[in-house]
Parts: sequence; C-alpha cells; structure tokens
Amino acid sequence: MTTDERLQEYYGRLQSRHLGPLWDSLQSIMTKEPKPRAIPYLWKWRDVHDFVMESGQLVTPERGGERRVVFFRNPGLEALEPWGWGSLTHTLYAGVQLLLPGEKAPSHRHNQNAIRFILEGSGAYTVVEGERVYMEEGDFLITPAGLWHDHVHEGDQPMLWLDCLDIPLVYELGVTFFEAHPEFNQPVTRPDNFSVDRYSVAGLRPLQDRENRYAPQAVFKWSQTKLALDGLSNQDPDPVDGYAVEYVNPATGEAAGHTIGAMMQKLPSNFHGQAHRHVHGAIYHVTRGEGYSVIGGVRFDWQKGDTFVIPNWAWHEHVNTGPSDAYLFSTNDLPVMEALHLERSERYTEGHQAISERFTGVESSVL
Ligand code: GTQ
Repeated sequence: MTTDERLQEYYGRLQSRHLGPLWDSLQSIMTKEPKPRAIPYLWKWRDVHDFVMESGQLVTPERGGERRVVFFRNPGLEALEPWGWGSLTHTLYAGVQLLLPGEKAPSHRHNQNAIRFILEGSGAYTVVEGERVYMEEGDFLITPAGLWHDHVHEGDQPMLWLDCLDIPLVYELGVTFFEAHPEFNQPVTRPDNFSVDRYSVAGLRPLQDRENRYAPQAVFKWSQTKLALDGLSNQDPDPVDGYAVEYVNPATGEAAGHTIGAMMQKLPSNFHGQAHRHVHGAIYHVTRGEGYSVIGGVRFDWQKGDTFVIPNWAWHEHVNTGPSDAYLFSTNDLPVMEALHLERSERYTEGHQAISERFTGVESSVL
C-alpha cells in the first residue's frame, strides 16, 4: 500500500466512525475572510406581487399553515435543506404576507423575533400580547419572540406587508419553540395605541420601564419615520448611507427587533453613495424611488417594491437615479454580529466600484 492509499483507507474508516481529519478541511472552512453561501440577488415587485396575489385565490390563512406568505429564497442557500426554503441571508428569513378583507390569521407565539413593514392597504390590525396595532403603508411593527400575535383585516382592500424573522438563526441554533394559542384570535386586553402613547415623546422613558425594557414600542408610524428623516435635512447626508434612521427600542437604544436590525434610508436625487462592506448581511426593500445598487461589482437596478439582498462582507453602494428622494427600508443581522463581537466594516478606498456586470434576474449579461 502506498502512503496515499493508506491515507484514503484511513479516511474511509474515520468517516465510518463519524470522525474527521482537520488538516484536510481547515482551509475550506476557516477562510481568510467571509465567504457566505448567500449571494446577492434581486426580486422585482411585479413578479412577487403577482405570485402573492395568486396565492390569495389558492389558500387561506388557516390553523396549521398559519399565514399566507410567499417567501424569498436566496439561490445560494436554496440547496441547504430544509432551510434553503426560507433563508435570504444566513440568519434572516423574509416574505410578503397577504391578508384579504374579512380574513383572520390565527394567534400563535414562537421564539423567533419578527418585524413587519407595511406595503399596501389599511384597515387591518395585528394583536401583539393583547395590544391591537393598526397597520398602514410605511409603518414598521415588531413582534418580539415569545409574544402571542395574530392578524385581523376589517378593511376592504388587500393588505400586503413584508415579514422578516430570524428563523434561520434560531433553527441553526437548534432551539425552535412554537405554540398555537388555544383560541383562534387572542382577546384584546389593552387600549389602542397603548405602547405608542407611552412613548409619544422621544427621550422621555416611563419610569416603570427602568426595570422592564422589553420591546416597549409595538409600532413606528410612517409619519414619524418621515419626520425623523426630514429632521436630518439640515446636515449633509452620510457619504455611504445618505440620510438614515434606525428603528430602536426607545427604552434602551438597542435594535427594536432585538436580533433584527432595521433602518430607513432617504437618498436625495443624484445621490451616489460610497462603497463599503460589513460583516452583517442585509435585506433591502425599495419603498419609493428608483436607482441601482452595486453589489460586488454587479449593478442591480431597482424601483419601488423590489427586494434585494446584500450578503455578508460584500462591497455595496447605492445610487438614486430618479428625480426625487428614494427611500430604502432594510433589515440586517447587525445586532447578532455585535452581540457575538463579530462585526467589522471597511470603506472602499476608491470610493466607487467598477461595474463588471448588470443583474438581469434569471441570467446576468456582461456589460
Ligand atoms: O405573521 O406571525 O412570515 O409566524 C412567518 C412566520 C409571518 C406571522 C411569517 C410567522 C409570521
């Protein structure tokens, strides 16, 4: 037997005993820098919208299925079973939920955190731990881990919103808990606007929240987000992010979504952001306007309703090509990276990336 044959035979025996050789695998796993399996990708709203509306004719949100949601599948993560089905980044899931007039979605709780960003419609509310929260376009809502939540639609137009949850993270940690409420919808036990009224003035924290700082604000209204962004207009935009605000827990300053970071960016007309990269991954949803983002040298053109993903450590920059402000909503796993002391970031020395390709969806063409 040659040495190589002996080694191959040894590997075979190792494998049969569920053991492995570090020297033969270290370089592919402990890469010099992040090599996420998630890839940059973009979904056009026209496509997603049509699929979601079609689901409205096919299924209802019943107990068991729980929600009518079409979720995004990162092509780089699709092959990983079973989480390929819903991972957009390595830690985050996202999808578009549809609730039709008169419909209800059952109450449940789980140890995943959820955030919602309202896309279309009005007259529907979600109940989170006894608090009814009405949803309107541009609103940002949180459903923290462990709290009962269900949805009810009293309006007369379809309601569409973006969900983002830390499902892949919790699944990979092997710690998923899920429970159905004994009733289809939980009782409403608090006055409407309970949490918003408690935090109606920035900088003033109810004394009782000195001890209890768990996700005290259920909803961030679009009118308030817009006001906060307009309040920044007397300063120059950040060269990378433009004008941007983060959704934070008003009692602690930490991410409102706990493990899920979220922000709203306003890019003035002709804004061309500088490129940078960071360890955390991000999911973007275009709220208003048109432009493009360059991710890893590839140009992704976007307009209202499009969703795209920036994987960990990918260079990226945003450009507004439209005549008015562009608004980009995004979620990220920065809170997870910070908690684990894994976060880093870097500015792109040349400012802007060279564009090698234009993303076209199913196929990409070289420029
Ligand atoms: O609305 O509670 O997209 O539990 C995935 C899981 C939404 C929800 C999702 C959920 C929900």
